[in-house]
Amino acid sequence: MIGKVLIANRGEIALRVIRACRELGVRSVAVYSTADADSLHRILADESVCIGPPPASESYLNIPAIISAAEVSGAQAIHPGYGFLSENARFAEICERSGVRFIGPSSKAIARMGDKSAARETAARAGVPVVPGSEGTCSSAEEVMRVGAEVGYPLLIKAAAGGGGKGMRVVENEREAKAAFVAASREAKAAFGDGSVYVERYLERLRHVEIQVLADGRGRVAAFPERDCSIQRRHQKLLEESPAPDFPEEVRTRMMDAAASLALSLEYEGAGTVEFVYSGGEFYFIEMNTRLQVEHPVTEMVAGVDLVSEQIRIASGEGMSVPERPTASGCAMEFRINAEDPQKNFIPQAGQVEFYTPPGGPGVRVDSHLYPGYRVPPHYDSLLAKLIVHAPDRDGAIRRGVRALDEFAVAGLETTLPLHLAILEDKGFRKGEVYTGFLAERRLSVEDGVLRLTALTA
Ligand code: MV4
Repeated sequence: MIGKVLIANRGEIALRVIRACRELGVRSVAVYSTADADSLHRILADESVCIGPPPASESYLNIPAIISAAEVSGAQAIHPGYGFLSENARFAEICERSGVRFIGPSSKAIARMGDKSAARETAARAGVPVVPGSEGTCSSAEEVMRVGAEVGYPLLIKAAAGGGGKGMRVVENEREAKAAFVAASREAKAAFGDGSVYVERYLERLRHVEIQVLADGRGRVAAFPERDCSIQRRHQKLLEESPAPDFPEEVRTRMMDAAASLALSLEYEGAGTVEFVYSGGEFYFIEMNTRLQVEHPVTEMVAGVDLVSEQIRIASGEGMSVPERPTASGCAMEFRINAEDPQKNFIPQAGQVEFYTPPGGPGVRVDSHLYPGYRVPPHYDSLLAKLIVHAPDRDGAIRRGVRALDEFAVAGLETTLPLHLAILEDKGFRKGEVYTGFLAERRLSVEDGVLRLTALTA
């Protein structure tokens, strides 16, 4: 087993990795920016190294500082967490060349899936259904129109270097193709330094369903039952659940097989997530994330696995301890508690946590770096805590979620806690009618001091 792991991250995910290390008897090294000097990840790790000033570009994204920290501390491996350097193929390659193990797939697999157009081709070649659209990238508006004539409108132009919803443009008809192509390419060039775009038929009223995979790099791939991540706001996931509500067993099996087939064709190693859009009983590949995701605990709860410890075991060359078709039981839901004010257009909040009492009891898990008196720095993302509940069925998970959210007290900053309660009270949500437009099609209001959602259309 690897003896010492450096965690190139902060917040709850740094704690999550430290916890797995402890249980495995692996030493942990935290890195922190000067804004995180009072953070729990610095305190709970066996050792810590300051890597720079508050801006992420000078600390958590500072490759030379992180590699140096690994060298001075004698860490044999780096766990990148999510965000920051987790999907940076160049960083993975520098780790490989510096003789420190990157806990994740090869830089080649990261690069292949990081190019969303190449990912689409790879998926199609592995027999995974992709949305009808272009073969490779489109280099002119005429090419976009050729695809439109073939697969029909509306179309969606996407940045090859994008992902996560950045730089997308809907094209309703042939007349809009030119302007949309020019705008999408320009936007992609400005945002990612690469103006390449590809095009797909634009699917509407869809669900976002994803499959967690774990691969040992020696030909064994585990594909877990799905997570539904449809409840999101502007491409930021808010609530994830497993299993997906109203999801046929036959589709589940096909989706797990498709994800496993893609991972096998990539000779994948470690944890990854294959994302699909699901609409009208059919699913299509959209992207693969080559990292551990925020919502991984949902799968951990239903499948009874520790994905982070599996990642470390795989990176140590010890293989994985889960079967290729893991089973799941009950229903798990994750609520992302962000430092954002839902009543003020989700404006991020920074400042001191005056009061903090997380919920407890059966079927409740809280992954968080908060403590009373902690100061939320303004420099990083707004995730404060993840509340994960697990119960025998979806109704039970909803009741447990309401109970735990009611118990959860955070004072000093506004959070998304009341929004989650409003979602759990929503009739459509209770019926399992989830789709990516769920929040956009509802209005937030306050009645007697309680946040409520009302459908915009009858
Ligand atoms: C789509 C789509 C409709 N049609 N592709 C958004 C993020 C990126 N991962 C892909 N996304 C989408 N791709 C086609 N062909 C709709 C979305 C989309 C979406 C996908 C998943 C979760 C939330 C979403 C919200 C808006 C749009």
